[in-house]
Amino acid sequence: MKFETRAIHAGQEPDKLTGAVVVPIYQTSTYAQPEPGRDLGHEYTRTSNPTRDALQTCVAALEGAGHGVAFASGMAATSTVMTLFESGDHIISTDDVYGGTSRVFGTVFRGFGLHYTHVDTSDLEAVEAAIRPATKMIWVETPTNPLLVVSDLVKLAELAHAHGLLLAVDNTFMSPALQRPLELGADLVVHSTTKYIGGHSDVVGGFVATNDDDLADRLAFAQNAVGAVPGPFDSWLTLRGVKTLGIRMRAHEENAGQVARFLVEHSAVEDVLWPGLPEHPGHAVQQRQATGSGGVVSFRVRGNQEKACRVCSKTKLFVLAESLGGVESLIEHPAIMTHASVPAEQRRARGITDNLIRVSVGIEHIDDLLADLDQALLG
Ligand code: P1T
Repeated sequence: MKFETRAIHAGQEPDKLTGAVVVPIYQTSTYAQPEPGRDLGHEYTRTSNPTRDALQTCVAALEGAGHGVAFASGMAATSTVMTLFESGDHIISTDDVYGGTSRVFGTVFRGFGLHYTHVDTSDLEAVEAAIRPATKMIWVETPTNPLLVVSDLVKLAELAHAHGLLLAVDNTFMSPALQRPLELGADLVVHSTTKYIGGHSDVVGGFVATNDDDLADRLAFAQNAVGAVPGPFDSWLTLRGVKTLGIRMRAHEENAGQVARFLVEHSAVEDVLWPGLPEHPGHAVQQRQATGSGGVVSFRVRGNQEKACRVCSKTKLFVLAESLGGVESLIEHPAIMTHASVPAEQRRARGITDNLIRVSVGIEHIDDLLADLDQALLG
């Protein structure tokens, strides 16, 4: 089955009891047992739930994965992956990751004795130089949030496996419609399904997919043991969103390309970061490993933080808000908003400057989006 068909049918056969075409919301915490210790397939919703099962089957199928585990948020997914490790283990992470990811690594998991080295994972030599005897995993975001830096997943998988390490990829910005890291050699794929997979800014969720049976068992164990699971209604909303993922990503991609090219030409803009632009340093790798560049575009305005904030406040269609990946366009100031938890000197070293703006380009009509950005930039 092709991608668009899997999005609508994988895990979503008509309900056996009623014939309902849409997977029902099994809004129950527990299930009757005919006798102690014997259940009818489910015993307690933290452990399993039919609506969540459908979501897990569907998103795993989209990632080309044998196994999928759903979580209550992207951060819950990331955090549950970290339960695979023990005190003393070392993880190499992309330096330019979502602010919440660097925060949970640097505070919560450092407190449990995990060590992290943040490097530019687009630089393979830097990654190799960071490998130590205790290293267990390379954690990659590509393209990164918010600077859209691209890392070569095939080469990183080769490097990881040559050293006996796992490669985990946060695929949130691409979604499986544009990039499937497992097919490129990754061991784990992580998502904030809050973004493109859900697609409508109405639900928070996370996901981990893998083809490794042992990792899948350990993650499913941790999903139940730790308990950061999505509820039945959130699972259902995400499943409803994912049906249109393929068509939405094409529309995001098309609009983002037009926005990026418009910004490149704009007198109020200093530079534009979007891997679909031929001048982007990661363009060739992006073209090789993904079928698009996604709907997130970052750019630096000519001027200071005040100018950037003015632009963010002046848009009318682009809503000033955190998050990304919904059908509606959003605009935000990473240094003040999504990446405020990254210490100022680290932000500066990474290039998250005070004049940087990130937009999540939605699927409204492009003429309205460009007119909105133009009036905000000139205002
Ligand atoms: O918000 P949550 O569902 O917990 O997902 C965390 C997360 C993980 N990975 C990436 C790449 C992300 O972008 C996020 C969340 N990001 C935002 C809320 C944001 O505005 O960037």
